[in-house]
Order: sequence, then C-alpha cells, then structure tokens
Amino acid sequence: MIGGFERPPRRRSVKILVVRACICLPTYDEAENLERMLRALAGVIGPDDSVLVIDDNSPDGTGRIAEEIAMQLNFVRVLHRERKEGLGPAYLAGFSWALDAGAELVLEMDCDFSHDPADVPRLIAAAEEGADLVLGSRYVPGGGVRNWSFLRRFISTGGSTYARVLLGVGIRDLTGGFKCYRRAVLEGIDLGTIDARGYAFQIQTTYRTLRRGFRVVEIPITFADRELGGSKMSKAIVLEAVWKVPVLRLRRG
Ligand SMILES: Nc1nc2c(ncn2[C@@H]2O[C@H](COP(=O)(O)OP(=O)(O)OP(=O)(O)O)[C@@H](O)[C@H]2O)c(=O)[nH]1
Ligand SMILES: [Mg+2]
Repeated sequence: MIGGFERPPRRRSVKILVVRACICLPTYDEAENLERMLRALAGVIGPDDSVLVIDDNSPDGTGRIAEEIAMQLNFVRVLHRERKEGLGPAYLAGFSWALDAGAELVLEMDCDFSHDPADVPRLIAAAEEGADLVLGSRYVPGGGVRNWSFLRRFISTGGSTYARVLLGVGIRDLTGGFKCYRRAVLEGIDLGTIDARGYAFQIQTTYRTLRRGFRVVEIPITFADRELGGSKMSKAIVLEAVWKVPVLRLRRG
C-alpha cells in the first residue's frame, strides 16, 4: 500500500490452556463434596494438569458451585450437560473435551472421595512408566475397600469375577472408575460406538483397550465408601452390567 499503512492485526486475548493430564470428574448432586475435592486435587496435580467437572444439571446446584470455584482455581474447567444420562455418556463428553484440549493423559475419578486424590500421582506415574491404561484396583494385593457392607462387597467382587471369567481376561478389578488412559488408547478404542452407561462402561472401555493390544496395568488402591451425599448406584446399573458382559464377549468389545 503506497502512502498509507496497514493496521497491525488485532491481538486476540485468548487464554491458552496447556493440558498434560486432564482429570475428568463427573458430578451429579455432589454439592457437599466438590469444593473439598477440587482443593485436594490442587495439592497433588502438576502445573500443566487440569480438572474437568462434568455436571449433568445437578438439582443441588453442583454446576453453579463448580463455576464459582473455576473462577478461583485456574486449572478447573466445567462442562455442563443438560440432563443425567449415566456415567458413560458423561465420561464420553469429557474424553472428547480432553482430547480436543490436547491432553496426553486422561483420568477418570469419582467426586465422592471413594477415590483418594492422593493416589492421582501414582496413577500418572504408572502411565509415564509405560502403561497405556492404569487401573486403580481394589482387588490386587495391597488394594482394598473400606466401610462397605457385605452386600456391596459381594456385588462388586462378584461383578468383577463374572466379567473376568466371561471375557477371558486377567484383570482383577473391571468395574472400578479410577483410571488413567494414555491419549492413544482413547483414540484407538472407537469411543463413538461405546454404548454402556454404568459399571458396564468401565468393563467395556477396559475390555476394548485389552482387545486392541494396549498394555493395562493395575495398581492397588483403597476404596472408601462415600461419607457425604447419596449413591447413584441402582439396580438398573447392576443389571446392565450383567446382560452387557456376554454381549461384549460376542461382539468382541
Ligand atoms: N455427570 C454425571 N455424573 C454422575 C452420574 N452418575 C453418577 N455420577 C458421578 O459419578 C461419580 C460416581 O457416582 P456414585 O454415586 O459414587 O456411584 P458409584 O460410585 O457407582 O456408587 P457408590 O459406590 O455407591 O458411591 C460421582 O462423582 C457421581 O456424582 C451421571 O449420570 N452424570
Ligand atoms: Mg461412589
């Protein structure tokens, strides 16, 4: 341009979030637990790690609390979904967000303190040492469960044994939800066709990971029953796992 000048391109102030590990934290009515959980995670995650709260429009206002805390803690992001559809769809939405954000590791974790935030660095370390999928496991030596009734223990150990035998795999804890995936796993297990919603979601994701030849490692954790808030476990969730496991075997995942 002669005799004039061009305006320099306007700088956009976009805050770039660098994500190494993204912890997906699904919530439904966790108002009593969320803030304490996020503050506990603040003490154990690294500077490039983030936490994604995935809230399904909780009637108790958990989504609003998440937004308030996200204003104070810059590693927190919030994904709001319109309605409760179960853990599976909530996690799938979270995985897709985490992959888009560039996360190298993606974790699953409950918000009710059944999973100890202090164990997060051990899960991440096992992935960094070479595991493609790390499972926080109650049923390997050194692992366990605290404060559970006999019935809950029976359902949980029975469910894992049932799935292990029917699927013909060696994993001891197939229904746990404290997991750390390497990015390549989530890109390699065809998330778009995962259809399980409850415990079956944990079984389906781990089974597919094994079927695709990835390395799955179990590390011991102690699982504690929740102290605050109510359980979302239901008969439907248990029944889905019962009928879905043979289907997974027939479909090979
Ligand atoms: N976004 C979302 N989160 C959910 C849904 N169902 C459960 N959650 C969350 O997932 C985590 C695990 O749920 P829990 O209620 O503890 O269910 P559970 O661990 O299977 O059952 P318990 O062992 O009895 O506690 C918690 O953080 C819940 O708030 C859901 O449909 N959508
Ligand atoms: Mg729980």
